[in-house]
Amino acid sequence: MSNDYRSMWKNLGLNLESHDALLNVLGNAYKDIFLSQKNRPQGMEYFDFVMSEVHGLRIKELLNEKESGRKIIGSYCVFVPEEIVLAANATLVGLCAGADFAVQEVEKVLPRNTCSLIKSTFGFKLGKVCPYLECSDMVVGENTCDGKKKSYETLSEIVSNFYAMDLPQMKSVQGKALLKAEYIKFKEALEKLTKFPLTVESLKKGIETVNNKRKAIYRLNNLRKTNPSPISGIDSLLINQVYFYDNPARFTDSVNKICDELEQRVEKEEGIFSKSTPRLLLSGCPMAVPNWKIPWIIETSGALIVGEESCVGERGTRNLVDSSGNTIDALIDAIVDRYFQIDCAIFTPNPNRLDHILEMFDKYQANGVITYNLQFCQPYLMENMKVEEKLKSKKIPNLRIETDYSMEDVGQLKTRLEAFIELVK
Ligand code: BJ8
Repeated sequence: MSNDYRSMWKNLGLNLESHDALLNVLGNAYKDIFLSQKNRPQGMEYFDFVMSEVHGLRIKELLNEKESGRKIIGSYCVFVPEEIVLAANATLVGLCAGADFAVQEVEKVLPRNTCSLIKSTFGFKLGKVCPYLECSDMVVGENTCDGKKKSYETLSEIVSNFYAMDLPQMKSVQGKALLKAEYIKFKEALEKLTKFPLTVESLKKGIETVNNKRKAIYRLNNLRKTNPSPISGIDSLLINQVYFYDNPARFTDSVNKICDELEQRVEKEEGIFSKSTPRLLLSGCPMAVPNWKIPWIIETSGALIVGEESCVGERGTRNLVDSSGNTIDALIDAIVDRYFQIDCAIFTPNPNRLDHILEMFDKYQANGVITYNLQFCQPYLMENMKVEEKLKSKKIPNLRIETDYSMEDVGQLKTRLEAFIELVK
């Protein structure tokens, strides 16, 4: 790493020693998991580069943006509307982390039985290893599950620029009105921060930029529906993870570029695995970088992941925003219409998610469903019962996984996953 980066990290207040250790682990895991794959599409080189520079060049770019007057907004949830952020002359970055860090410190401020996703949020802050968090001008915490909303009370004490966003819990008329009120409040807070009042043009442009990003992902998803699939599940997950960090326009171009290549592969029936490889759908909690454990085990055990029913996946990217409105209010309504359809398990009841899982199972020609739950995640674990019932009624093979970010259970998970893969063959 260049000295340039080291002084940048130091200025951001990172703990250089811990940060070096994190990058080291990340780099090695990346090599073992991603670079060891055979017959990868060439277009993955771009995403490899992004990942190799995820704490380097990308942070430098964000700091340059800040210098030129833009603001950086950090978020932990796909309910934070990127369209509004972009329209207010700001850049949105994802802050969720997928690795344990500073666990002892974390357990001084959070109960032990908190999900890994929340714990890592705190670990990355307390361990001073996240340059995205440190360069954010506003950190948005949303009221979703109980774990997140209660832990944000503590996070707001250690993050100086914390912003709380309330979210509905029911898909009712009142719920939708609450979402709209919160988005308007958020827009006003952004305008105050950036001193950049939204205009119809800037909002339309924001909507178009994010729609384009989603459309590129739909192209990728469609290509994954073919058999043999031209790309692995783990590489596709990586693209969905990079979605939260990269410059939106450049990301869109890069996804479209790899899709051009994948289309040629599909034409030649050139797959990443053979046609007879079992195809699995992953459904459940989001997987943030570098949480690659389950996909890595699955794809080194003889199966392929064809889709992610997840916020880092189709749940997060499904549906576009209608950009035809001619007033800010009409455009915000269109944004609310789109986001209100996200079927996160924090909603009660949440029947659409069950339908979406079945729909994805068919569309992606899957042979089975792995339901992925983080330990202590009440919403997804509870909803898992309903998902299982539904899958059983359709005679769809399903395996429930409950795990955390540690690597201790890899052996046991591998045994269970291998047995399941045998079953669906
Ligand atoms: S819209 S899924 S990104 S809240 S794993 S912290 S639910 S206890 S992440 Fe999420 Fe927004 Fe919903 Fe999507 Fe809580 Fe569960 Fe932990 Fe979770």
